[in-house]
Amino acid sequence: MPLDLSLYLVTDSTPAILKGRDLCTVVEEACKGGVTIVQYRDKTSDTGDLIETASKLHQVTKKYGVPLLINDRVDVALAVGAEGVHLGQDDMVFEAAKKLLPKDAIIGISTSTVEQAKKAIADGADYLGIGAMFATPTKTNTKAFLGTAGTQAFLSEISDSSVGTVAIGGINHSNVQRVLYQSKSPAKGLDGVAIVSAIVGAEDPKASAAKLAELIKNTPMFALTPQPSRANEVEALLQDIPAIVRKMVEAHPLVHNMINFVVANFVANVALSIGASPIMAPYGDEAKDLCKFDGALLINMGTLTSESVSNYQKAVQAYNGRGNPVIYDPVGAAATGIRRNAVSTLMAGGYFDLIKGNEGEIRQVWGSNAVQQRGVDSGPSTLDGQQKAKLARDLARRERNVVLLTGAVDYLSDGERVIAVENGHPYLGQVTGTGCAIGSVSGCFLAAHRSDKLLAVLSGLLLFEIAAENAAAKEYVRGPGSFVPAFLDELYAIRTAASKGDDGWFVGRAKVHEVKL
Ligand code: 3NM
Repeated sequence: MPLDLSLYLVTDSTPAILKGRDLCTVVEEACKGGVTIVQYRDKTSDTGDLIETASKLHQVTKKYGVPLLINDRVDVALAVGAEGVHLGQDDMVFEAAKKLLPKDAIIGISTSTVEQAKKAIADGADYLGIGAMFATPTKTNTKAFLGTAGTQAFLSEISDSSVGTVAIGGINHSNVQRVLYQSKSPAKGLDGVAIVSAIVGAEDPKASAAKLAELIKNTPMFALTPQPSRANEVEALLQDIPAIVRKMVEAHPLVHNMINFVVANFVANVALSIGASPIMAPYGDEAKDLCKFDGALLINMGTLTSESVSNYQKAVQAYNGRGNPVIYDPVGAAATGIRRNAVSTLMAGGYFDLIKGNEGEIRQVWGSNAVQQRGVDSGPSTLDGQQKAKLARDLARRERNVVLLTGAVDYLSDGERVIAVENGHPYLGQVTGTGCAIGSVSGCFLAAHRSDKLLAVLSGLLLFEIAAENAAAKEYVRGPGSFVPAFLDELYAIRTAASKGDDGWFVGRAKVHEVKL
């Protein structure tokens, strides 16, 4: 039978996790819940005790047809006739273990670098444990966290091998689907996840394992819908936009803004003008109620405080859990160490359907070649149009989401298509909150139109930028001050026209082209 690594239980006998319960009972419950493989991991017990417990565990796992592997100790595996071993980098070397164990024994190897992985593959390992995915209190001597982006890069380096792969470290119900989805490289994905505390430490290990097995089987609700490739993509997209604007107006979606205090009032007015229902709610615990309205969540970290990140994380988890759209606007991402850390924490802690930012912000989220930002401005641009398009495309591909890199020309990508948008007006850059409002507007459209996220964001962006052009063209608009009320009026005018089925506002107005990379 092929090895099923999908839900891999690693045991832990420390009191904080086992909470005084009998390990064999916990493992039996986990087997009933659907774990597919068990590793007995005990770094402290004496050999006699290890053999006694391993033998009992083997009686349990055999009943459920689940292979039992022993961590580190080839002698213990041999003594109890376990199906195999799991070896760390400091344990017995592969060749020695191979010689001692029966021919068909399973041997898994812990790897945290591609170099270690390649060596294990060349040796003939059955599977690799890849970690650590995230920080975890269960094992604190970990040097580096790969995250989903690091794991994806890792997997693409070993994609020519059919070796099994499981990720480990901080994986639980709230992130397991995202871990599997976002770690997948085009040619190789994870075969499973290895879990300690979310099963062993759970109140009900059977229910916990069953829930995890169910989540693993299903694609997350927020997954991108694959789009058919079309000969004239831009034309096809533009054709759908008036109907999508109408759909958004009719849906009257709730947009939950966790937004900076500089622009909250303006952004709420923009959302109202386009026919949506804004709520400005920075208190993370409110999200578990608000997410039930099936609107969108905007995280805009423009006026970050010491409490913001934990509030954002609670809200993102609530919206991700229901598959409702989350937009991340990493304002000033590269301005301070605190903000750079916030980016890392938030990116590791949730799925963002859309990441929206200026060049400096998107470069910081991407990670390498980040540039220091002065305040929240993007700073001088060092990338040309093709490079910006590629950055947006690469980040969207890595995160498996949609990225909007804003500027005089906006670049929008879902990892496959890259669309450049040249609409808008310079006054937009002279008023606070216009960039932030695009995040909120995008949320309204992502909530209302779910089958093509790129098209949803493009619809909102064009509505926004065409309204800005209309406002700036009014003879009574003399600068940014008179522009703001005119802009709200023009957003409202388009919303009113759209609700009446009048698409005249859109005809011949979009300045959009596809960028081929
Ligand atoms: N190995 P939890 S992380 C046993 O990085 C182990 O190799 C790791 O525990 C590695 O599922 C880890 O409770 C602990 O986060 C994972």
